[in-house]
Amino acid sequence: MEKSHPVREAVDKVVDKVAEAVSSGPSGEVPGKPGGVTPSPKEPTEPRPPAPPAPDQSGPAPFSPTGQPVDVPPAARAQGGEYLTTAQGTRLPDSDHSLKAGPRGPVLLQDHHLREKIMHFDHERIPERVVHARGAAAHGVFRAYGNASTVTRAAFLAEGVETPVFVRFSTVLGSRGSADTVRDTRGFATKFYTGEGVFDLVANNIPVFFIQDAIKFPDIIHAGKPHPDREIPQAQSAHDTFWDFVSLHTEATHHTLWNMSDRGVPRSYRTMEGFGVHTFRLVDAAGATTLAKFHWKPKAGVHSLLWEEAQLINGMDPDFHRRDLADAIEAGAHPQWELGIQVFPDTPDQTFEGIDLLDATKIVPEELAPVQPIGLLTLNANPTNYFAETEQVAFHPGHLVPGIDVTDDPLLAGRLFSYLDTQISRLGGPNFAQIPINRPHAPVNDMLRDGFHQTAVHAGVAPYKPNSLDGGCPFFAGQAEGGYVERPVQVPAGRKVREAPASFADHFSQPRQFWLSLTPIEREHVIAAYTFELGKVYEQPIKQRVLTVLARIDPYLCEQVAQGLGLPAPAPEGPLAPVDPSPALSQLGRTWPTTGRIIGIVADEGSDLEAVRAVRRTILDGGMVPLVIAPTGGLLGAGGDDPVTVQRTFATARSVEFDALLLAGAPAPGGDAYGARDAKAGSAPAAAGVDPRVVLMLGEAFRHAKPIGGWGDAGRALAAAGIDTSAPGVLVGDGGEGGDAGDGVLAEVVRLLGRHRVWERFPTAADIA
Ligand code: HDE
Repeated sequence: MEKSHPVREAVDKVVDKVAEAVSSGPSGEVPGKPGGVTPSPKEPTEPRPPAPPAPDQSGPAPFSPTGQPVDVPPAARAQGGEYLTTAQGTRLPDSDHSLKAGPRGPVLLQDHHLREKIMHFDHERIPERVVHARGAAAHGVFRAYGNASTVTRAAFLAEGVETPVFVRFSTVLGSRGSADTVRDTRGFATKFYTGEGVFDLVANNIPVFFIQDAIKFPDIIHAGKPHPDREIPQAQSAHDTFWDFVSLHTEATHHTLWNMSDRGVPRSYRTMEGFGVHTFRLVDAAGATTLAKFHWKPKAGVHSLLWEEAQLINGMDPDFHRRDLADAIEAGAHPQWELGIQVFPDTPDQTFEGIDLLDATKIVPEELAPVQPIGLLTLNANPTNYFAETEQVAFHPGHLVPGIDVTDDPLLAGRLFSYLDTQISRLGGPNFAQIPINRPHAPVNDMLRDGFHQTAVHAGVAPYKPNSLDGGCPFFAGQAEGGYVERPVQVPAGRKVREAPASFADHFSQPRQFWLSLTPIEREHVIAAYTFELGKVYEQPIKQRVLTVLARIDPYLCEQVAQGLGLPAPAPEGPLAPVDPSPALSQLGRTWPTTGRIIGIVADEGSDLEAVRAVRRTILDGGMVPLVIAPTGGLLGAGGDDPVTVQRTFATARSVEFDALLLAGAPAPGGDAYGARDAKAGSAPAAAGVDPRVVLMLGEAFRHAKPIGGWGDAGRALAAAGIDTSAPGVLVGDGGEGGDAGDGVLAEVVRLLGRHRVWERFPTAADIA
């Protein structure tokens, strides 16, 4: 028997009522009265809720897109029922065979299920984002500290207010299926579903941008994307067109330098800073304005990959960042960032300490304007469906709430057009705000109507203003009613020109400041990155042109890159900018929490399993992830009471997956440890009775400056890898008994992990410091 359904019952009642109204005969009025309410002769002055549908009207019954009731939790609104159905809800007995005239006969056109299934499949893809196509996202909550209320009346920034958010991280250049750990800028876009409407902070992990004026955006993106003839290289800036453009359009110098620094290869989305880039205008409750820049500061610290590591990961695990984010959230290591603002007086010239706040190629050093934390973001849930959420989310810098306004930054102006415009082709029409992930958590009464994929069923007859037929509704909201009231700020008088202000002409002082703010090891990485990227450039004149740009940043940087390219280093054209370093720009020198970091434990049947169990537990208790790496999958100590589960094998693991390695002894060569089966095993002789894949893993981890600890016979494995046990960050325990053996070593490894890497292992060139 069919179960009674509460929604269906409610719908039946409405249908009965309408039938009753219709059958009760004529109301004495001529049919056709628009809206059902008699308008007042004058324009209505008092707002009221929208009138309900007229008695003769009904609408679609309230069911989810999957035929489920809407009064149940979201998860229950996914596909429902135990049986396979058509899109119309008709149950199906078979979806493996087309309907044919006999088993070997022709397929019949009347197979409605076949046609529906193939038709839908044919249209499963939508255009990927023109930039930032590759992304990963998470749900979370933002909790405001309240101190921002002194500068903005944004309700979601008032003390203690919690706002649901959806955050999407991305790379810029690559296609949707490209690898995660390429050298690129990362997007960091946050949708705040506030009670006053949606606020989007569409940020990047680099605080400046390549260009100052939006009209150059197609140029920089065309230059960065693969070459139009062969469509290579994918997700890379290491090619001629990119370097051709940035060396000619030198306002790109600052952003390019950041990309060539460690910021271009973040360790994780969780260990990235975020920057709103533009200067915004905040408005307080009394209407006073302040200029501000937004910053996200990760609680986990700012860490990066090494370039070789990033390259290896792209092959080993192209989903590295995506997986890292999802795994961390699943494991309960919820990533957190503080939102901070730098504030500046809203002066007519919109500069601060001589820095033009409307120039998106400039930062304001934190030493001049400290970042003041105003709230905490916690990402605590993974999306349920990638397409519905991560792919369909639509951000827009023009999604603003009262208290946050834009400035005249010419880059921002173009963005305010672009994001709305691009969604029309990407999401197939103008109603993308109605897609579940984009829906505001505030009542919407917008008088926008119809269009592709309209899912709302609007009532009323007067979606225009002024009207009297719908009682003048909806009404305008002034400031008292929470309206978004633009401040009448002064706009500089001027002539209509296609020109940039003179202050935009300085392209080199802040790049030099960035260079001078980096530690020697970070500078080594910058030199290596330029040398690598330019090494992939075909045309010598482009390389030479980039060297002239580098000479204006720093002669040493220029010389070193020139040397790597085998080209002469040009002298700087003009004096070097006299700038003070900004130590806040360096990522190194601080200690950070180790939550969510991955520690590999290399073990085999010969290892002290008691010690392996103990370090596993301590790692888990510390909020980190232990992965046991052994000669084969399955269990270690399978015959005992408490076997150890193996997560990786010597054949499947690579050092780049781990932030640190622990060595529970010196594993003997596994049964597949020969080059013909596993090429990695051919990389080293099975010397000293140690598996060559372990030797390879240790060598890589060592040269990637990762902490390495061991106990028992570990010294023998390290010796086989040519690693000096007295080198910085290499710790071999004295071989305590049972559970204690690894504990001391682990504690030291975790301490080193707080600084991310053991940079002391490799001295930098003497003249770089
Ligand atoms: Fe974007 N950008 N952008 N951008 N941007 C897009 O919008 C654009 C800029 C940023 O995860 C597009 O929905 C122009 C700066 C992020 O969905 C597009 C200009 C910053 C994301 C677009 C810029 C960003 C985008 C492509 C120069 C950092 C991904 C698809 C004026 C402050 C959002 C889309 C997501 C995406 C245009 C410059 C960040 C084409 C014209 C500066 C994080 O509309």
